[in-house]
Amino acid sequence: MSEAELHVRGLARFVDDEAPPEGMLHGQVFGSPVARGLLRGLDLGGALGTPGVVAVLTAAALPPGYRLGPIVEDEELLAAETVEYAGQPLALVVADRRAAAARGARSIVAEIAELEVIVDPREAHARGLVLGAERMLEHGDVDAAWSRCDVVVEGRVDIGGQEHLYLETQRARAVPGDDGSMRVSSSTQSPYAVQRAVAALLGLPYHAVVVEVPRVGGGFGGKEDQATHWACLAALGAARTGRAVEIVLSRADDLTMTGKRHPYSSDFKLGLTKDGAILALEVRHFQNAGAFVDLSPAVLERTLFHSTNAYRVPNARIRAVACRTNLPPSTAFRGFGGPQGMFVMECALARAAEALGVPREELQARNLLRDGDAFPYGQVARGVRARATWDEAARNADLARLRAEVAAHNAAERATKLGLAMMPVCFGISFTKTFLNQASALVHVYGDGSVAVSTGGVEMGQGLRANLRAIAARALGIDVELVRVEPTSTRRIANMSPSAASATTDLNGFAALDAIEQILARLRGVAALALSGAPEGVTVRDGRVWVGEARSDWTWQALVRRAYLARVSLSAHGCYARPRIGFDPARERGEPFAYHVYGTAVVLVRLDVLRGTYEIVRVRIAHHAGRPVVPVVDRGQIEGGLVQGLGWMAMEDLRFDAQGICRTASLSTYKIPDVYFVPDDLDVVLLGGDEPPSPSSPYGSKAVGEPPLMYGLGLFFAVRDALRAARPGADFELVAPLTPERVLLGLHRDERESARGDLLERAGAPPRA
Ligand code: MTE
Ligand code: LUZ
Ligand code: MOS
Repeated sequence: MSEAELHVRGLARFVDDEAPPEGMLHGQVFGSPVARGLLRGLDLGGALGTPGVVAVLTAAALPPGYRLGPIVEDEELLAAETVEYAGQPLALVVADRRAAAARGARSIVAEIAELEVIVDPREAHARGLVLGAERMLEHGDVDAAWSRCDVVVEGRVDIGGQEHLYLETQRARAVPGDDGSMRVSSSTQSPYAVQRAVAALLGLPYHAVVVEVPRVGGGFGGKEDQATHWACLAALGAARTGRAVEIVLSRADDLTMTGKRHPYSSDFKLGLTKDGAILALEVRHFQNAGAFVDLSPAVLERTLFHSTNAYRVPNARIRAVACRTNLPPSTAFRGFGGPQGMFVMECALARAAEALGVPREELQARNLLRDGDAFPYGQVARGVRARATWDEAARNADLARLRAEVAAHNAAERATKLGLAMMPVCFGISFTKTFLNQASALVHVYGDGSVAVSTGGVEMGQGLRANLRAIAARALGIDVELVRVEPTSTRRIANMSPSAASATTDLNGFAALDAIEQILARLRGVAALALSGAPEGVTVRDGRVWVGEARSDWTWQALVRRAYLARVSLSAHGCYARPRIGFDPARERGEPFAYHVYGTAVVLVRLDVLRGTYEIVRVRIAHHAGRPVVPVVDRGQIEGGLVQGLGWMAMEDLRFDAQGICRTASLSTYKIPDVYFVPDDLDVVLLGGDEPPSPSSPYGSKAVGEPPLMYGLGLFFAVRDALRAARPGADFELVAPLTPERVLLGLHRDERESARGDLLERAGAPPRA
C-alpha cells in the first residue's frame, strides 16, 4: 500500500504504534518553570514516592561535560546549574505507566534563583549577547550608490516566530540490546544526529547505536535537530534502568519545550531611480536565536542568501547577527531563515512603491532577476525563471484587469476593500554547509524480481517514498508495485545527512539511481550473454527485456532469476555527492547552491474595514517544477507550503511574555489555518514540463519542499494593499503576522489616539503631545 493510502486509512504506524516490548517504561520530562535562573536544587522526594515511578534522573546521571548541539555543543541534556529558557529539561521521571510518570514529574519542585530575562533580539544585541560574529554580504558599492538614487526608503520590520505544529509530537523509544547496544526508534529528520548524540551519551561506538525511523508525522524542520534531545533522554532512561523507555511529549510540553521558527527584527534602506530600478539595498537582521546555538548560524546564513529574493540588486550590504535570548532555542523551519530575508525585501519594496505612488507589482516586475545577474554571495544566476513564472501567474490571474477591478471595487465600496499582491520566490537548493550534500542508498533485487530501496532519507509526509519508488521503478523499467521503499535505519545506511533543505529526493534519488545503474549493468551482461546481443543494447521496459529494438520473451523476473542462478549479485550500494558547489564563509563568496527554484503567486483578499477581518479570495501560483517524478506530490507540497506560509503571515501569533513564558502554548491561543481559511479559488500551474530535463535532479524534477511556503508572504502585502485603500496615505507598521487585531488597531489608530487623549483628559492628565 502506498504511503498516502496508509495515511488516509489511518493505518500508518509511528514510533509509539509498534507493540511495546515487555516491561517498557515511560518517561516524562520535567521542564523549568522559569526562563532564566540559577538552579539551587530539585526536590525529587514527591516524584520518587509516586507509585509506579522507577527512576528519577537529573544532570547527575550524565557523563561529565556532555553537551548537545549540531554546530556548537552548548546544550545540556538536563540542566545542572543554570536555566536559560522556560521548559528547559531539568529531570526525567521514568515510570511503569505514562500517567505515573506525569504524576511524578508534577510533584517535582525546582528551587531556582531567578535572573533577568531577555526576550527581545535587539536588546540582547545591545548587551552583547550574540552567538558568533555578525555576518556581512557585500557586493557593488552601496555607499556610492545612494547619491544616484531618486528615492530612498527606510524602515523597520518585525517578524514573528512560528510553531511547527507537526501532528505527531516529538517522541522516541529506546530499547537496550543484549550486548550493551541501544536501539532507538525516533521521530527524527536526522537519524545520524540521534545516533551520534546517543553514542556520545552512552560512551558507545556509533555501530552499537541503531536508530530507526518508521516515518515522521510531520517535521517541518522541527525534527531536523530537536528530535535528538528526546531520543537521548529515552536512551538515558533505558541505559539506567536496563528496560525499554519511551518518551512521548504531550502537545502542551511540545509547545513549551521545543524551539520554533526564528523571529527577526530588521532594519532596511532601499534606494531606487525615479522609474523604479533598484540601485542599492542595505539590511541589518537581528535574529532571535533563543537560548542556545542549535542551527541558528546556518539559518542566519540562509537569511543572508535570500535577502534580495528574486530581484536584481546591483549594490547590496546585508548584515545579520544571531542574538541570544531566553526563548527555547529557535530552530529549522521550512525555509530556514530564507522567508525572513525575503519578507524584509518585500517590505522595502512596499514602502518604495508607496513613496513612488505606484502599485507594488510594478516595482517587482521591473526588478526581477535575469540570467547572468549575480547574487550578493557571488553566485551567478542561471536558469532563472523569475520572469517566466511571473508572466504565467499574471496571465492566469489576468493581472491588469484584476488590478482595475480592485480599484473599481475600492472606489465604490467603503465597508470592504480588496487587496492584491504578487509574490515571486527564488530559493536556493542545497545545504549551505557543503559537506551535507551527499547521500547513499542500498538496493536489493530479490529473486522474485521485487525490489527494496533503502536510503538515508526520512519520510515525513513530503512524499519521499512516492518519489523514490517512482524513480527506482522508472530506472529499472518495472512497475512501481514491484518497488518498496524501506523505513530509514542507520543499520542500512551510514552517516546520512538530515532530511532537510528540500534536497532529500535530489540527493537520495541520485544515490538510488547510482545503485540501480550498477545492478542494471550486471543484468545487461547476463541478458546479452543469453540472448546474444550487445550489453549496451539491453534494456528493461514495462517489465520486459529488450535487446536493441527487439522485444525478447524474457520478463524482468526471468532476467533476475537467470542472474541469480549465474551467481551475479543483485544488490548494490550507491552514493551521490553534489558536484561543483561550495561556499567560503571567510570571504563570504561562493556557489552555495546547485540551482534555484522559482515561482510566483498572486494573492487577492477582501478586507472587512469595520471588523478588521479578511478573507483570501483567490490565489494563483505559477511554480517552475521542471518534470516532477510524481506531479501530485509536488502539487501537495505547493498547496501545503502555501497554507503554512499564509498561516504564518495571518494568524500564527506566537507570544512570549517579558518573563520568557510562552503565552500561546495551546491550540486555544495559537491558531493555525484550517480548511476554511484556504481559498476555494486556488490554482497551481506547474511550469517546465516542456523544457529539456535539467540534469540537477533525478529525471529533470526539482526540489519542491520549502519554496512554496514563501508564496504565503503575498498575503501580508495583499492585506496591506487593502489597508492602504481603506486609509489612503496612511502608513502601517511592518509587523507580521498581520492578525485581524493588528489590522483593526492599524485602521483605527487615529481614533485610538484621540480616545486615549479624551480619557487622559477626563482623568485630569495633560493630553499627550
Ligand atoms: N511536507 C510534509 N507533509 N511534512 C513535512 O514535515 N517538511 C518540509 C517540506 N515539506 C515537511 C513537508 C521541510 S521543512 C522540508 S526541508 C522538506 O519537506 C523536506 O523534504 P524534502 O527534502 O524531501 O523536500
Ligand atoms: N539545514 C541545514 C537546512 O543544515 N542547512 C541548510 O542549508 C538548510 N536549508 C534549509 C533547511 N534546512
Ligand atoms: Mo526543512 S527546515 O529543511 O527541515
